[in-house]
Amino acid sequence: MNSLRIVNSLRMMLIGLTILSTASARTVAQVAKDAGTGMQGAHEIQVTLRKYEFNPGSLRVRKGEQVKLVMTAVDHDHGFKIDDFNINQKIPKGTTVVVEFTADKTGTFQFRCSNVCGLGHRNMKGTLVVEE
Ligand SMILES: [Cu+2]
Repeated sequence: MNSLRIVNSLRMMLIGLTILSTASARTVAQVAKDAGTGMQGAHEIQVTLRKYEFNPGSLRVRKGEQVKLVMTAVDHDHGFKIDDFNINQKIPKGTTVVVEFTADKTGTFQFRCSNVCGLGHRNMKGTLVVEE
């Protein structure tokens, strides 16, 4: 038995294994993605928080919707507080936090920053409009 041939066949096996594991990693990622979209119906809105505003500052959803706010605090620790839905979530600087709730009543509701972030903190507000 030629040792060079053994080395070569080992090399082929390694290449094969690498291809296999890459393929299965891709499958796992795809499954995870599908599971994420299985959460369908959620109304996702990206919101950026920076001194001293929420952007967008006006959020519109429909009654009964599952609302998923993907909120990123850019320049300071901020917070998202909306009394009508019993939510008060801190969003540390540089992080993205997801807040989910069901918009189970119609109306215009004010939300505000709940983490003192500077001189304009008190004016850091926005509105959530839930339509029928
Ligand atoms: Cu604040």
